[in-house]
Amino acid sequence: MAEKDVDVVVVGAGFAGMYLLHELRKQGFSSRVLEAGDDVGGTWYWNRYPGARCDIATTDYQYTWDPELLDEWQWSEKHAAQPEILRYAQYVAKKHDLYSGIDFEVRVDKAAWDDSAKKWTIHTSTGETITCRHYVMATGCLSVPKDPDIPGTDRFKGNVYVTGRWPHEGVDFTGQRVAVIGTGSSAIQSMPHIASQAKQLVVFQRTPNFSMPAFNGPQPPDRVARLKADRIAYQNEARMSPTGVPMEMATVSALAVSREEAFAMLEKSWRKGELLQIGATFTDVGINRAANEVVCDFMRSKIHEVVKDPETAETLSPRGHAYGTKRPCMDTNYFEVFNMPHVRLVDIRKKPITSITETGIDFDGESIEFDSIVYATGFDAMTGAIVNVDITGKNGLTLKKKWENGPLTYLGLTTVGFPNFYMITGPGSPSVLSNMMVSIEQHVEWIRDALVDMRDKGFETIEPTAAAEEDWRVHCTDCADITLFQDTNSWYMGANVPGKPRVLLPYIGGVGRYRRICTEAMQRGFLGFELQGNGKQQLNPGPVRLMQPDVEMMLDVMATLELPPIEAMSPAEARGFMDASATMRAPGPDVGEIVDGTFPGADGDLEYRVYRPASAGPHPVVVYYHGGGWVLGSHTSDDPLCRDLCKRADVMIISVNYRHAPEARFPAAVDDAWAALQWVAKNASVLGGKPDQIAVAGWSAGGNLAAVVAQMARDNGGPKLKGQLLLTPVTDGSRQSASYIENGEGYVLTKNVMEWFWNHYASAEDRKSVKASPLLAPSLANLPPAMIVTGQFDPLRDEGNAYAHALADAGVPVKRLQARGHIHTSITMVDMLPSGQSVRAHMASGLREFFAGE
Ligand code: N01
Repeated sequence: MAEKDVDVVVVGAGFAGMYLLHELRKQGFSSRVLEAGDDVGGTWYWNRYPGARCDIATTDYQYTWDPELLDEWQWSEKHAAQPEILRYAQYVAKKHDLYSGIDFEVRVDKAAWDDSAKKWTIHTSTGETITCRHYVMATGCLSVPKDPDIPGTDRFKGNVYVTGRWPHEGVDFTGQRVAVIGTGSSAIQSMPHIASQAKQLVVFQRTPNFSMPAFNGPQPPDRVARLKADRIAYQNEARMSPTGVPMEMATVSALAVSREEAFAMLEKSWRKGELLQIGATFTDVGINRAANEVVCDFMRSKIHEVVKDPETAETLSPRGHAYGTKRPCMDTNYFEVFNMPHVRLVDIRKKPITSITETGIDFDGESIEFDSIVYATGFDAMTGAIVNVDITGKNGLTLKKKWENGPLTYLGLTTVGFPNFYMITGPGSPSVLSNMMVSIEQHVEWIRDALVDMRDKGFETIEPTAAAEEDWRVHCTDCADITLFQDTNSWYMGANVPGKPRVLLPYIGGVGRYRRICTEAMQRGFLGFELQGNGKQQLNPGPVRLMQPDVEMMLDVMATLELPPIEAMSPAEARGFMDASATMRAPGPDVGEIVDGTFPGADGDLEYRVYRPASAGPHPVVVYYHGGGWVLGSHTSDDPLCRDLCKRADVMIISVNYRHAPEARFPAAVDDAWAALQWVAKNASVLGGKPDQIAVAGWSAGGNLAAVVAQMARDNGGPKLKGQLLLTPVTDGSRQSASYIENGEGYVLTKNVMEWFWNHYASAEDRKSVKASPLLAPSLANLPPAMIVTGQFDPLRDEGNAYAHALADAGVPVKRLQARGHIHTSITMVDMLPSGQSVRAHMASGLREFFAGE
């Protein structure tokens, strides 16, 4: 007799529900697992269409929690087919006696939180009522087929098949006239099989998709060898990777190499036959449209290579969306299908379906009769299965109501107002943007650990705080905002289901980062949660996440490169290293004109580079000093930033070189910076600028020089500057501030690197000079208006802020911008870190304001 009151009710017996059941039992929790199907397997139980296969290689798409399985279960292929994956699920269920803990052919209709009993009441399709302390939805992300929303679907008298609900006995299409509607993964996988049997096949395509061949075969020996050699290391690498699959990380922008090189690199990725490899070829495929377009071009060229009829090839070539923003597909001979004489492609964007009829499909003035129609039209993804159950939380609030404008969760695991309610791979977690097996295991383990911890400490309920949920929403939005996903109508955005709120449903910050956040939340005393029970309460409101996601991603990539520390290099080596790094970055936007020249420095000629806007001049002039700790860099080393500022602010930027330490120590750089300003002031008109509209700007050590020359101009009779734009400037040689301690390690510019710079540049005594530490100036009055930008995770943050405060105290108009989640270098990474865009837009408007009204 099944228990009516248990610790945990789990809905779904796919890979998530099965593992959770195993862990709950191990920890001594009573549970009921309720499953609508008549066997385990979840998505692999339902999706039995011909050709259904996992797009993630079997080395990576398998449980890790039972290491014996690695030897016990031999996968026959690199990409396992659905029957084999289902057999695997059944094997595991038998081995671990999971069948005995699962009620099959039972649906959950309703679940309601009883706040007085602190329990959930669950109503099932069999009329049973079960109470439980904790309620877990392990219902999968793609389990509710969406309504095909085509007129006349109920009229057709022939055979109707839905890929996500395929008959268990299979379908023989031999000799049939078949229509397939949809060209997503399910269609792309099933089409070659259907085409091989059908007498006639018509494919109705609304949006063409990117697909690459799976090159299926035996498991790749190199991956198997790595896995077998050190299982733990391999699996940990997967867990901490961006997508849940160990993979080489890209280090170069698609825009930093020639098209030929880019295509050669993509070809290499293509040959691997791994779903995630193409998108991981370059650093910026997911975030930069131009970089993404390189991949799109490559993918389209592949379609044209295979499909013989150029018009059909073009119809199959995606044009309207960025690669990866709709789930890319893997296929075996998909595009080849369209070379078969009995296969026809109908582009329903041009020839819309008017109706399904009793005998076939009417479209664009044509009627075609069919024996079978296959709907491969997708799913109500991520939220469909969850809100399909009538779930009522505290104060009568239903989840459907709460989520009517889009799902709100904390960590994609929990949601405010619904205590002791958990989702496995829910919206707001990496889920469908990851290797599901890795994400499932992580969520199961998090829930298990939370339950054990609560039990140990005597807590009965756990619920996220509203602040934590809001923080998570902001973080998810930060992540989504830097990607190209939101420009595309995809099921990731809920856009495939009419009326569904348009929001990026999965968390796109990466599997490893997400795991770290969840672990941190638990380790720091359930950060963002309120726990209650037995007269006790524990409230730990947050904050949750601070760093900009793209900045953190870059740091992750850099960590994998194990770069030598700058301070261990000689200046010459460090310069070589910086030059090599610069070749891998994106070049920045085009500007009207770039001209190089020389000017008289304090001790001989030095180089400059002028960036002129495309608009008609003369333009306001910004004398720009590059970063590099007075040791590294040149007038061209901040090229992308200079281009960006020139374009955004419509001003002329003159980036000037100066002598570098240790060859020329303090005050050589200051003398040159000052000489440059005077020379520009004298020659502004000749250079195409407005002589009475000059400002200075600089980044880091260049910000230091800009601040210093602004003081010198005030004290030496001009030029009269319109403003000073200081980006993460050095202002104080004492290096005493709190940000040196908080951010001294791990954020590219480290405390040690700063010390190395200072040691090369200036003696302890010299650092006290106002020409080295402009913050020490006895007076900052009458300086030009300033804009000072600091990065939250920069060792120099506090000295930048201190300078801004001191200027303001002295009556100087100051705009201070604290770049949330940024490090010292990130704001300058034009076209590589999108989160810097808004900061640079502010910097540009700061520049415009310096010159406004003139
Ligand atoms: O569904 P989809 P799917 N009229 O939504 C079209 C996973 N999966 O079942 O793009 C005409 O991708 C729709 O057109 P459009 C994987 O994550 C994994 O194929 O909306 N057409 C689209 O072409 C995948 O992404 C694996 O314009 C209509 C198609 O139907 C996800 O499941 C295998 C239409 C739906 O494509 C879903 O894939 C299979 C209409 N009214 C699936 N409505 C593996 O890992 C929709 N369409 C192997």
